[in-house]
Amino acid sequence: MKTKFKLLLTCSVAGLLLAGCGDSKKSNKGALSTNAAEKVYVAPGEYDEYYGFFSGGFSGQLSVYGLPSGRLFKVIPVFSQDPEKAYGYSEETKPMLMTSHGFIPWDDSHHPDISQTKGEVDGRWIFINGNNTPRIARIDLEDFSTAEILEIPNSAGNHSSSYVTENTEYVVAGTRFSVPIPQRDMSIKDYKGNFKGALSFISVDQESGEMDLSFQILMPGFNYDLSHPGRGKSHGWFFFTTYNTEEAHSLLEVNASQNDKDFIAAVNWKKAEEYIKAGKGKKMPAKYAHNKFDNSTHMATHTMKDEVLVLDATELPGLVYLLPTPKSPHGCDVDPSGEYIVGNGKLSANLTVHSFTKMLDAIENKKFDGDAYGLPILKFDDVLAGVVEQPGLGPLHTEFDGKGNAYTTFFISSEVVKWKLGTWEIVDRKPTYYSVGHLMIPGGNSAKPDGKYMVAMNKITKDRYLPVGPDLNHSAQLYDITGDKMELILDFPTIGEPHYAAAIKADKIMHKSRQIYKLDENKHPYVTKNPSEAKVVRKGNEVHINMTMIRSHFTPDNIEGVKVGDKVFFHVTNLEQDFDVPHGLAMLGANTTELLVTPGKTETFVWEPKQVGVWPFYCTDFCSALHQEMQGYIRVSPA
Ligand code: CUK
Ligand code: CUA
Repeated sequence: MKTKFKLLLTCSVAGLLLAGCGDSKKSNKGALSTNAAEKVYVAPGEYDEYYGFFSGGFSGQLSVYGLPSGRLFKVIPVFSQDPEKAYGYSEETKPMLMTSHGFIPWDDSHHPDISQTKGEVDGRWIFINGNNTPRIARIDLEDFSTAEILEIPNSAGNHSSSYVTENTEYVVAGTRFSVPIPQRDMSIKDYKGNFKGALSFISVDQESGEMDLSFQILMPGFNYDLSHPGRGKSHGWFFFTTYNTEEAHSLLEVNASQNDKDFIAAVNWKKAEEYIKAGKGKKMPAKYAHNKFDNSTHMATHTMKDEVLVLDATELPGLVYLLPTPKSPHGCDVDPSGEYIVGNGKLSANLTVHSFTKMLDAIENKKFDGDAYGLPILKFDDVLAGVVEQPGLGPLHTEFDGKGNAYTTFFISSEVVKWKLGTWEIVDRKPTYYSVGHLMIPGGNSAKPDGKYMVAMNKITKDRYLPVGPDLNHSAQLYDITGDKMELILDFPTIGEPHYAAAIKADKIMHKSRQIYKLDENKHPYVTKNPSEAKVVRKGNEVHINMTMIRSHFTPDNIEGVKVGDKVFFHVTNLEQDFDVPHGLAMLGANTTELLVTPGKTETFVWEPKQVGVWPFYCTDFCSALHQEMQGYIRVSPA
């Protein structure tokens, strides 16, 4: 085995050397635009042209940047707790992070995707996957906050997610690891033929955005890596790259990567819908969490589900076809027309492009190359649209500019290569600093990409920024792609590891900054709408403080009657009328968090006093000239 990893390692070192690692000034030559500063300068007070949403990788969050400036606006907490926003700490948001394995306040997020209408990004919602404890989150772009988290059962390593179909009919999840389905105690050595993959189709309510796990398709025990929806002519299909088609239980190279070709699995989800309608779905026990945030009560609810509808691909003809694709394909990218399906073989010297039209012809003429896995395998030459010859080393991901060009990242040779769809000729290549993973063009996963900018997201940063210890910042690089040649115009550091990103024209969503939570519509069970209604209520050893905040005081601000051993709930309502005046609340000795409450909202945290005394609390957000006066005391008496 070791050969594969050794090869990757040496090549990547060579790639770094080729790219001129260690001397960033020299290495920029030929890539950096001569008028880069002008192109990325957004004057003070001016707005950026695009919102860019970058996955937080192992931070579990989603960060919001302006493009082209590369300025960081916000980190939206999704799968991980965030004390800044009390997410996952406040009583209201804790249920968001519940799973069938209990409270999991962390995940590894890779791929954000913006909702679409008629193949265009529409800015209603953005979805992102949790890779580790398989989940998909929906972020509402009304208030840039996490509205829903759905756990994915029968899945492990939700990597090929969360891409949406062209009208957001579905958001789709895959499974990196095949596992026993249903989960049970069995020998790992019995993997082959017994472990299965599940591909999940999650419907999205077009009004509320609410997700629902419609059905899962049971597949052979491969690893399902990435996916992309069909669009235009291929709308109704979904494509997944696979590796380990050897079905090895240990991925030392001696076991996996033996097959010269793995597959892209082409899934006909319209056919799946027909089978479901015809009653071919089987109900199967499965435990998974479905958590939602309700904007009227300002509370999240956590519900456990116990069943899922399953279609077995090997039993239902016409549901799934396998397209041979060389050398452990990683990225799976469908062009804006829906005709070309690009499979990037990590260990391949060439790029393979499949033709959707040829695939349909081959299916119609039943030109199959056997069915080794109980699924029809198409012949490589029958579905091949073309090959990009020797474009670089270690291809990972491809995006499109909507003008007939494709852009592919090469991890090992550390570059982005621009090539033409249809002629497969290479027209430009530019180095990245260093070892690029994904790249992103706004609207990249849609029928209408916006071919102005391309962002390369790099895995190995080396010398780009002032060093801050050995865990260097990961880096994103912005290229102007309006001309024939790509031009590097900006570097900016990212939060966590930015696997993938999604971007949208700012004017499609920025009108949304306004009063979102209205006090008169607040249905939180502990809302206090007027300081005169503020009160302290004891229920056994629980003390509930219904508190208001408005510039520049809390009501009540002097609280007595609390004892050591009590559980004190602060239910705080922000009464401000201006939409942009949050107040904070922090309590000495509270080990939960602070709260940052936006106008019209109610939030809650718990304090369990351990020591007798008189303890202060204060507002954490500088809210007015009298911010420092916004404070109070709680007297704690012996139990
Ligand atoms: S990715 Cu997840 S390992 Cu190529 Cu989409 Cu970075
Ligand atoms: Cu309220 Cu500072």
